[in-house]
Amino acid sequence: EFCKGVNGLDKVILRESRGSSAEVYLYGAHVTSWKNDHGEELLFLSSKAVFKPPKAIRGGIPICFPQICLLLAIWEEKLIIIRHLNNITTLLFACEFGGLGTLDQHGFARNRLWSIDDDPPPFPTNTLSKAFVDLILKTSEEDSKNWPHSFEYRLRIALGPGGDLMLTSRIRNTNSEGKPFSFTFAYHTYFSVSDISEVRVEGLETLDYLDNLQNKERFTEQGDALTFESEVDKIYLSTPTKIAIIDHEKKRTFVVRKDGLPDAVVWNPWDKKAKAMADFGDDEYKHMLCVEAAAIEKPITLKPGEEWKGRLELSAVPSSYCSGQ
Ligand code: TA6
Repeated sequence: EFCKGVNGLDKVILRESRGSSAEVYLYGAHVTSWKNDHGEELLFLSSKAVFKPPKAIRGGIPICFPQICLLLAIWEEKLIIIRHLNNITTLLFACEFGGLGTLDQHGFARNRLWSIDDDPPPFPTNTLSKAFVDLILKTSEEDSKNWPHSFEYRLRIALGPGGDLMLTSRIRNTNSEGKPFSFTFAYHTYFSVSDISEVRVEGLETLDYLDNLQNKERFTEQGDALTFESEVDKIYLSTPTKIAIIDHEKKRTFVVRKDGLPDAVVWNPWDKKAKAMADFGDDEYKHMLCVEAAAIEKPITLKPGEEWKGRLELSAVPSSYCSGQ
């Protein structure tokens, strides 16, 4: 169902026959709502979110492409990684050829107006879904100045029969002059939780991670499930295809299933950083957790004509289902 959302921005509402629903803005191809068949909202969206381009919407599932966290400038296969400088979201990077470009820390896909893809390639993964929308983003003149590559990014957002939310990205290198390109990627998912201090994450224990709060130094996660009592901003590497986020109070477990996305970012700004964000309520950190299926440590490289697929499947199940399984 097409309609107008906040500030008159175009929005698509997906409804599944048993009552679950999702909403996605064409701006940023940004999922801002995912409800189960009892109408409960499962994603966090800040009450102070700004629905005004070019500012990204705070919450839901921002699409981070062609980069996330790490700043990398690819030019003719020369990989220059510029460490992510905290609090500077737009970083200049000088390419070997003296070109200057600026890319936000999370790329530009979430800040662009996408179109409905009326000629989608077959998406075998969503054959079961009846409620889906296909969106497409192509290279723009403006973006080519900062990221000199041509691509086609097709995204299918679908609700499965059990209310699962599935996002399938297909990114193709459409460079005609034979140039490969590399990118990093994340589905920057904000989960809604009743109380962050009562949340556990299973599936990341014992893994290595880069700590964004300690200049991306590498550590190994100790102990068993993750629990939260202060700011966290970690990039877990080579993570399993399934991660569980257990909301104790709600007796609900989010299950994140991913394909083509080896890493996972876990982020909660906590009180100090929350206060520093104008589009984030001071206390809202208590009711959200970002667990982001990502490809960061090893950028994805596509030769002309090659396509990458990155799939995310979210489900919300009663907690008894998931602990330990
Ligand atoms: O994914 C974690 C992170 O990179 C944090 O460092 C923090 O910057 C967060 O993303 C939000 O970034 P944004 O650009 O959406 O404000």
